[in-house]
Amino acid sequence: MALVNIQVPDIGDFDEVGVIELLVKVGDTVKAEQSLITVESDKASMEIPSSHAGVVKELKIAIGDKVKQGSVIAVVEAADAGAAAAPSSAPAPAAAPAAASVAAPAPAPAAPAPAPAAAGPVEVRVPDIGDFKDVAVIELLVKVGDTIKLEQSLFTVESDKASMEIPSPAAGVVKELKVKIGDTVNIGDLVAMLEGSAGAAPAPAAAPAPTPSAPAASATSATAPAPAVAAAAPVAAAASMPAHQPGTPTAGLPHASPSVRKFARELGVPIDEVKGSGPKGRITQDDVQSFTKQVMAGATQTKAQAAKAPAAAGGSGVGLDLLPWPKVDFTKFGPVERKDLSRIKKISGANLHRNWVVIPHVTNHDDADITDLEAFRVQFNKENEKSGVKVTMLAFMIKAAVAALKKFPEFNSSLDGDQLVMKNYFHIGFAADTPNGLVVPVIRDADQKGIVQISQEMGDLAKKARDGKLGPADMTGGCFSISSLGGIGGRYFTPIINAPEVAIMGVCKSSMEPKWDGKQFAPRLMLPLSLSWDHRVIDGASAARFNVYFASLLADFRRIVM
Ligand code: CAO
Repeated sequence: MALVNIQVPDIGDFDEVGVIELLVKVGDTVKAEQSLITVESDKASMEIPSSHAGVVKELKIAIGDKVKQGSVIAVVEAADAGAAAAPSSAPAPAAAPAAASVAAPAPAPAAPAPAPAAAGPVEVRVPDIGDFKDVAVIELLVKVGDTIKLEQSLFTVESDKASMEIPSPAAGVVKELKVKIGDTVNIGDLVAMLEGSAGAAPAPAAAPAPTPSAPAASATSATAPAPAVAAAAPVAAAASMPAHQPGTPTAGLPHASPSVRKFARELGVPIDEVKGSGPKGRITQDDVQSFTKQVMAGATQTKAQAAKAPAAAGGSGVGLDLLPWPKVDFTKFGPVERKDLSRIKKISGANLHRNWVVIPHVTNHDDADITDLEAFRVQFNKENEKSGVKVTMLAFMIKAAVAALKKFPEFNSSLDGDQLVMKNYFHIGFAADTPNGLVVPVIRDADQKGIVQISQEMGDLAKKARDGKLGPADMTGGCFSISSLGGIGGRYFTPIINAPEVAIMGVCKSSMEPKWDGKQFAPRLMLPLSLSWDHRVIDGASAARFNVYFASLLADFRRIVM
C-alpha cells in the first residue's frame, strides 16, 4: 500500500481549467482509470481519471478551483504495489492504454488555411478525431434546411469515455444528413452535404482542394475542422466537448459530461429533458437520478410518455389517457386580454396538479358543534382586547389537529416508497390567501404552544404572506394542513392534500342550525369540516374516526387535556 498523488495530466492546449464536478469522495474505492473529477474550460469539458486503483484518502481540490497540468487533485492509497510503483503523475499512455486511446484526439490541425469560397455543394466528412474508431453519433445538432455558420457544431459523437462535437467546415444550408443517431463513424466518412454560401468557410489545411475542372457546380469536399478539444499529445483525460459552449444556450442542447450522458442512456432517461443543477446548468448524475425518481413516482412524465397518453385513450388504462388541452381562439367569441400567472400561482399550480393527479384523494365531510367554543372565544377576546392579540377559531383548530394527529399517528406521516415516515413532531400548515395566490405557512411545534401564541404567530405569518415576505423556512416541514374558508363562506369543499402530507382539513363558514337535543330542536353553531386524505395511507374508517374526534374536541375543548 502506498500513497500516490494523482495529478492533472497533459490536457493539451488548456492552461487553467475550472473544477466543476467531484465524481468521488474521500473513502471511495476507485478503479484505475475511473474518473475522479470533471474540469471545464469555456469550450470543452473533460474527466480526469485516476492513474491507480485504490482508496481516495484526500481530495486536494474543491469545486471552483482552477487546475492545470501537474496540479495534485487527490491522494489515493494504491491497491497494489504494481500500481503504486507506476509514475504518480499523469498516467503514462502505456500504463493506461484504454484511457489514452479514447482521450487522445490527434493534434488539432495547424491553423486553418483559407480555402476557396465554398459556394455550391460541400461534402462534410469526419475530421481527424485521433485514435477513435467506430464512434457513435449520439446527437444531431442540425436538421435538413438549417442555415449554419462556419464551425457550427453539426453533430456529437461519443466513445465510451469522450464526446465531441463535429463542426461544419463551411457556412451554408444543410442539404442532406448522411448519418442518424446510433450510426458509427470513422475518419473521412461522409456525414452531410451542404449548399455552401459564397465567401464562406475557410476550410482547414487538410481539406482537399476543390478540383479545378469542376469548380462551383461540383461538390467541394471539405473535412470538418478537428474538434477544438483535440489535444496536442495523448492524454489520459477523457475529453468531452459539451454540446454547446457553457453559458451559451444553443438550441437547448443538454450540457453534461460523457459519463453522465452514458448513465442517462443506460436508464433510458432523455437527457435533454433533465434540468441541470450544476454550474451553468450542467446536468449531473444526481440530476439524472432525481429525474428518474420523479418519473417513477409519477410526479413527472417524459415527453415520450406524455405523447403516448392520448394515443392510449380508451386503450391500455395505463397513464392519464388524456385528450390534448383544447386550443381555443377566444377572440372569436368576444374581446379578451392576457395576463401572466403570478409566480406563486405557477409554483403552487404545478404542485397542486401533481398532488391531485398522483394522490388518490377521498374527502369526508362532517360538522362540529362550536357553539360553546365560539362563545368562549368571543368572551376571551373581549376580556383581552388590550393585549392586541385576537384569538382565532383557526388557532383552536390547529390545537385540535395536534391532538387528533397524536391519536391517529398515520395522519402524521409521509409515504416513502413502501414505507411510512412517522413524524414525532407537530408542525401545522394553514392556507393563506394572498393577492398573488395561495401559500401555506407552517406553525412549528404547535404541540408546545398555547392558543394565544398560535394566534399571534398565525397573524404574523399571514401578514408576511400578504406582503410576499415568506421564506422557504416558513413554508416547509408541515405535517398536516388546515384550509379555512370560514371567514368567507361556503358549506363544504374538497381540499387538495399538500404532499408529502397525507391529509388536510378544509373548514367552511359556521352557521346556526336547529339540532335535536333529544327533547327539542336547539340552535347550535355548526362548523362544516371537509377532511381530504390519501387512500394509499389512510382508510375510510380512520378518516371518519379522525373527523368525529376532531369535531368532539371543538365541541368540548376540555377533551384536549384528557
Ligand atoms: N365560520 C364563520 N366565521 C368565521 C370562521 C368560520 N369557520 N372562521 C373565521 N370566521 C370569521 C371570524 O370570526 C372573523 O370575523 P370577525 O372579523 O367578525 O371577527 C373573520 O371570519 C376573519 O377571521 P379570522 O381573522 O379569524 O381569520 P381566519 O383565522 O379565519 O383566517 C387566514 C386567516 C389567513 C386563514 C385567512 O385570511 C385566509 O387566507 N383564508 C383563506 C384560506 C384559503 O384560501 N383556503 C383555500 C385553500 S384551497 O384553494
